[in-house]
Amino acid sequence: PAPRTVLLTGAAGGLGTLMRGLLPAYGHELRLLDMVAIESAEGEPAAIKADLSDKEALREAVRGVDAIIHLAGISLESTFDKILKANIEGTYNLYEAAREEGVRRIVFASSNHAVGFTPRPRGDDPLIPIDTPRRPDTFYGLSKSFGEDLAQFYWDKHGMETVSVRIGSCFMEPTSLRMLSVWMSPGDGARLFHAALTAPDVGHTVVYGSSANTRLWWDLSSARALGYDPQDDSEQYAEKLIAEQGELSDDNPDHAHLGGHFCTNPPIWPY
Ligand code: NAI
Ligand code: 15L
Repeated sequence: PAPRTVLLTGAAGGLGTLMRGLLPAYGHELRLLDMVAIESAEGEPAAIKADLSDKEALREAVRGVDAIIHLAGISLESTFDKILKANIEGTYNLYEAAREEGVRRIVFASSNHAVGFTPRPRGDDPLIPIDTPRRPDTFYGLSKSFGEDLAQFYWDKHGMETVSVRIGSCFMEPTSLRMLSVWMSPGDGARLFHAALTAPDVGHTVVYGSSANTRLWWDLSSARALGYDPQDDSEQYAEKLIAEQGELSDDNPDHAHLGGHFCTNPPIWPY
C-alpha cells in the first residue's frame, strides 16, 4: 500500500522513540508531536512541540494526515487532576481536532490497566477475552477506559475509526515475571500498529497488545483479525527471570490481577 502520513503523538516517550525507529520501514511517513522538544534524526522532518491542551496546535498538527497514533499522555498513575488534563481532556482535544480536519483513523494507546483489576488466569483458566468488563486499577487506567469509550462514541457518532490497543508492557526486554505474560516486543509493537493503521473497516476495534507469549494471559484473536502476526515470545527470558525472582505466587497480591502492582500501589504514587 502507498505510504501513509501518520501523526505520532508522544513521540519523545519510550514507546514513541521505539516506534519512530521501526514504523518508517512499513512505508509510513511520520509527523512527530510531543510537549517536550524532540531532536529530529537525520532525514526526519522537524517535530512539533505542542501540549494536548493546545487545540489550535492540534488542528494544525493533524491537518492532512491519513491517521494518528496517539501515545501522548501520562503513562503511569498520577493525581486525578493531572490525568484529567493530559489523558482525558487531551485525548478529547485530539479527537475533536481530528474530526474537524477529517482524519478517519486513530490508533489509541489504551492499556491493560483499563482492565487491570481482572484476576489473572491461573492453571487451565481460559484466556481473558477482549470483551471482559473494564476494571480500571488506577486513575490512569480509568483514563484509558474513557479513551476507549470516546473512541466508540466518535465511531458511532462521526464514523471515525479507532483501534484501541490495550498495550501490555512494550519495552526492549521483559524485566518481571508479570511481563513474561504481558510483554510486547518492540518489533511486535510495530507489527501491531502497522496492522491497526492498515486493516480495512475496523470501526472501533479493541485489541490486546502483546507478543505471542507462552505465558499469555489474554486473547489476541481480535488483534490477529487485523492481520497482526506476532513473531516474539518472552519465554526466552523466563529461565533468567524465574531464577532471579521466583515463580508467580498465588500469595503475592502483586501477582493477583492483570494490572499487577498498579492494583496494590498506594492510591497516589510518590511522583
Ligand atoms: P512515556 O511516558 O515514555 O511517553 C509519553 C509521552 O507523552 C512523553 O514523551 C510526554 O512528554 C508526552 N506527553 C505527556 N503529556 C503530554 C501532553 N499533555 N501533551 C503532549 N505530550 C504529552 O510513555 P510510553 O511508555 O512511551 O507510553 C506511550 C503511550 O502508550 C502512553 O499513552 C501510555 O499510557 C501507553 N502505554 C504504554 C505502555 C508501555 O508498555 N510502554 C503500556 C500501556 C500503555
Ligand atoms: C502501562 O500502561 C504503562 O504505561 C507502562 O509504563 C507499563 O507500566 C505497563 O503499563 C505495564 O503494565 O507493565
